[in-house]
Amino acid sequence: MNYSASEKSDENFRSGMIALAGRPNVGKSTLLNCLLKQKVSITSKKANTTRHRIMGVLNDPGTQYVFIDLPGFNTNYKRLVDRSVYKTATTGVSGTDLVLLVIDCRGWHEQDTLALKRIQDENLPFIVVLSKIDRVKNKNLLLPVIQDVAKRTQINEIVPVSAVKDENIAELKKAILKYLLPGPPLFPSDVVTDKGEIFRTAESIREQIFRYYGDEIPYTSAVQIEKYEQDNKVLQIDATIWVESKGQKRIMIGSGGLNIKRIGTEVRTRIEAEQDIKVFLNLWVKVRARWTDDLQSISNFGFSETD
Ligand SMILES: Nc1nc2c(ncn2[C@@H]2O[C@H](COP(=O)(O)OP(=O)(O)OP(=O)(O)O)[C@@H](O)[C@H]2O)c(=O)[nH]1
Ligand SMILES: [Mg+2]
Repeated sequence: MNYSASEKSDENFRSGMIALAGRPNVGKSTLLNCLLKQKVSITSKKANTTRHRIMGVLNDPGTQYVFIDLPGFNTNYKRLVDRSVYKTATTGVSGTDLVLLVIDCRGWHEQDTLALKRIQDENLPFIVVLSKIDRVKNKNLLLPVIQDVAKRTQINEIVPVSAVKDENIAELKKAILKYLLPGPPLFPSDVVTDKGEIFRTAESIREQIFRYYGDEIPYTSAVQIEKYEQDNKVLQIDATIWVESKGQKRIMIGSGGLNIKRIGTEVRTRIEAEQDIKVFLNLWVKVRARWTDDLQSISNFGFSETD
């Protein structure tokens, strides 16, 4: 990881940290992946998918954008683990050069107010991203939403985008660029994210859990990678999925182990394709009662208040 001579010496270079903030499920992680043109953060139909602060670096000629994906702002938490995740969301915007306040284009939601207040309390520069515009067929319907958002935020820079259809992303980058200060790149050009393969593997498993199980299990499970060892072209991964009850364990494993096999196959083939390597993945499901309310377990499973 080295800076090239041209990276260091270009006086017109601009760089900066840009947080993606907003209520859960508005499309922050999908937008990050779209901006980077690769997957660094998991996504799902369910709210509260992202639990950690995840950095993604985009290098354009003369510019480095350091995006910070964050958990959604949500004070409606029941468990200690949710409080830890919420802290990551609130502290994550601090010290950034710009915040993208992501709002679903179908209209303002009371939880958006919470994210807005946090940004305003810190006096952070921000622009609004109206997400998921592909969901609105008649684009005239966006106008009243834009007017309402402008009134609530006192911001004129409101950029409608679709991360799924890759619409208006160039406009968004242009809007961000104005806030980036002249200065050298913050990271060497080969750095894409701050998260390593072990974290990404655990997240891949979690993504499948969000995809395949109902409302409760995604929020009461955690993934711990016990072994991650590469020998030539073979990668051995042992992972434990922690749940809170025997009933959840039964559901997670499924009849004849079918559910857990499906998750294993999905994750294994993804890593094999990404890394061109043969993967042996062992998944265990274990029970730790009420881990979501136990500080020690929360910390053991990789959560921290500031991440
Ligand atoms: N149609 C459409 N769906 C989108 C778009 N962006 C995101 N989604 C969907 O919205 C859902 C939530 O996306 P995420 O990226 O996980 O949302 P998030 O804001 O990161 O959510 P949390 O991590 O829970 O805070 C997923 O089902 C996405 O596929 C978009 O541009 N168009
Ligand atoms: Mg997310």
